[in-house]
Amino acid sequence: MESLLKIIVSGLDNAGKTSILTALDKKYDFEKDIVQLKPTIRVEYHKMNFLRNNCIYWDMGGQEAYREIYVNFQDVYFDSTDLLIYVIDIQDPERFDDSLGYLNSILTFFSESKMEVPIIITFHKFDPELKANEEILANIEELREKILDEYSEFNILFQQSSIYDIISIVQLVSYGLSVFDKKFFELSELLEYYIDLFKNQALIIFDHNGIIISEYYNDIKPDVYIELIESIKEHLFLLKRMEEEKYEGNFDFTSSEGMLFSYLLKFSIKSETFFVSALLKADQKTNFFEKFPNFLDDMKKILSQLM
Ligand SMILES: Nc1nc2c(ncn2[C@@H]2O[C@H](COP(=O)(O)OP(=O)(O)OP(=O)(O)O)[C@@H](O)[C@H]2O)c(=O)[nH]1
Ligand SMILES: [Mg+2]
Repeated sequence: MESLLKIIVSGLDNAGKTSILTALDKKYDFEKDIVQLKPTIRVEYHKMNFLRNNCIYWDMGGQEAYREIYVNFQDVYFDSTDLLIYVIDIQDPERFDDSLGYLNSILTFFSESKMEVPIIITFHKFDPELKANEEILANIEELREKILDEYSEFNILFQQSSIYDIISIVQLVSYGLSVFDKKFFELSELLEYYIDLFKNQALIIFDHNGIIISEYYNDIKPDVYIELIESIKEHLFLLKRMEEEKYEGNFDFTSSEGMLFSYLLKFSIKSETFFVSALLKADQKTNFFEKFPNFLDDMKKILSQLM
């Protein structure tokens, strides 16, 4: 069954909402260039289709004047929300209270309207170099406890994210989708499990249009990530056109990792085509091809439940 999902992305101005969505758009549509972002005027809509889910992301410009409008016309903006992603800029402690106040006005509306909306709160701008910063970590913990205390009746997932940490953005989506269908979460966990077993660099599952359904990486930098996905997509479309089953080749990876081997396989479930891509170093091949059939079986089981 197809469904149309309304996902509200909210938070103060400058929190990073549009950046998060742009990073996602860029992942799925490589024609788009990174643009210089301006503050969002009222609401921008981003549409993303995912298997049987059509997601509309409502990017709610966070400047004060707009926040007032949303709060005054809450039923217009927040009605029928399927998921709320609330973004808090963890690098801006001076505005934590403002942000909690805004969150409160949204959650109060949900409460009063008897809407059971799942919520993801992301502590954003948690950049890689801040991962060991004690002050930031303490702030995250304090905010988390405050929110949990106050809104125990809500189903809230917490996350840290940064546009400089691609995997955190990816997880935000799989967390989001897992709210609707736990299978997405399972898929992401499966990839994490196997990447650990293979000790390889990347595992990515694409649908027949080349849209990423799930992915997992071992340490990968954003610029390298873009290059990587572009290259895989080229091969993927080649594979599709040539009616070949698989592609194997060296992928000239200009990073400290050196030369990588790229493996791309086409498979189908219930007459629908999918692709799986793996990146690995030459000395990992034996281990990889030994365990790959198990991975494929496990993956197909989960995917078939998502269709
Ligand atoms: N350091 C850091 N900066 C970020 C991150 N994400 C976004 N930014 C920066 O934060 C600023 C604001 O980002 P936007 O995405 O425009 O913020 P917004 O929440 O959409 O703001 P409004 O549209 O006004 O509500 C930009 O200068 C971004 O480059 C991040 O993960 N880390
Ligand atoms: Mg914006």
